[in-house]
Amino acid sequence: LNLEQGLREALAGEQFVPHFQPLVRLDDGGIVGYEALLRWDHPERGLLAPGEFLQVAEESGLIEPIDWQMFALAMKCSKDLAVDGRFVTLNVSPRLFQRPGFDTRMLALTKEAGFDPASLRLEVTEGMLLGDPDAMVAVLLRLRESKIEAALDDFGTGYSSLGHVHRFPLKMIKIDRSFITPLAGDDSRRSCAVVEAILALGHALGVDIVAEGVETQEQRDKLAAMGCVYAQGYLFGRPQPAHAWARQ
Ligand code: G
Ligand code: G
Ligand code: NA
Ligand code: MN
Repeated sequence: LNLEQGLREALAGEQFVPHFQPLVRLDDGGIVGYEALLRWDHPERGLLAPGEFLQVAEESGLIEPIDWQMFALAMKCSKDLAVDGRFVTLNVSPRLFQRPGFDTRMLALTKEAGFDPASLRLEVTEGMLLGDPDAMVAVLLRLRESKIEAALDDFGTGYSSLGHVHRFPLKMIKIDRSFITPLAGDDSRRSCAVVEAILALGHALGVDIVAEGVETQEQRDKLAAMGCVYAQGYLFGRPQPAHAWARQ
């Protein structure tokens, strides 16, 4: 309850801030877009990552107003980043995504912010499949009609990924970090097989594949050898405020 009250005060005091992490081309490290990542600029405890409050935010329902506040600020802060064909991604909580009218409100907010919908991508997780898959497909199609594309985040960690993924109109699938980390280890053969299978899936479905959590040159080399085109991770850049990325 303490944390929940803190989150209410943070909303009222507009203490949530976006950081941005680049998505790059593996071959030359060129930036193709940025992921907006939620941070709580706590008056006493400093900058907090979602791991410290996301669960309470979701259980209490506060994640919905937090997401809307975050989206508005993220679009405002990243206008200079969404240039030269680069996109910005926003993480949408599954419960917000399933809210009736979500797509209409998302588009309205984008217009209000003066942000080009074609430069916006929404990151959704397999958690959205807990709802009605047909309804999810309909929302994604309406968003696509409005030029807002979607990325499937943390791919491979959900339980029903393969059952539905071919039905979803997605621009991008992000391979969860847990498959990328072991690529550099001694026993990398099995994780390589999984990543190769996801890359083949992306190719067959015409969906861009992004490897998340790339931290070492060895992981990068393995991914490049497997034909992975896009990546994200500390090797290329940590999440930072928008101004840190200006003119890069
Ligand atoms: O603590 P850490 O930064 O590792 O947490 C990352 C988690 O927080 C990821 O699951 C990510 O999808 C989620 N996340 C990051 N930014 C946002 C946001 O703006 N809204 C929501 N709902 N989740 C976010
Ligand atoms: O669930 P999602 O993929 O949205 O979570 C993104 C989270 O992963 C963010 O909190 C971000 O700070 C973190 N992250 C991004 N790149 C790396 C990385 O290379 N290594 C690790 N350990 N975490 C990363
Ligand atoms: Na994400
Ligand atoms: Mn992810």
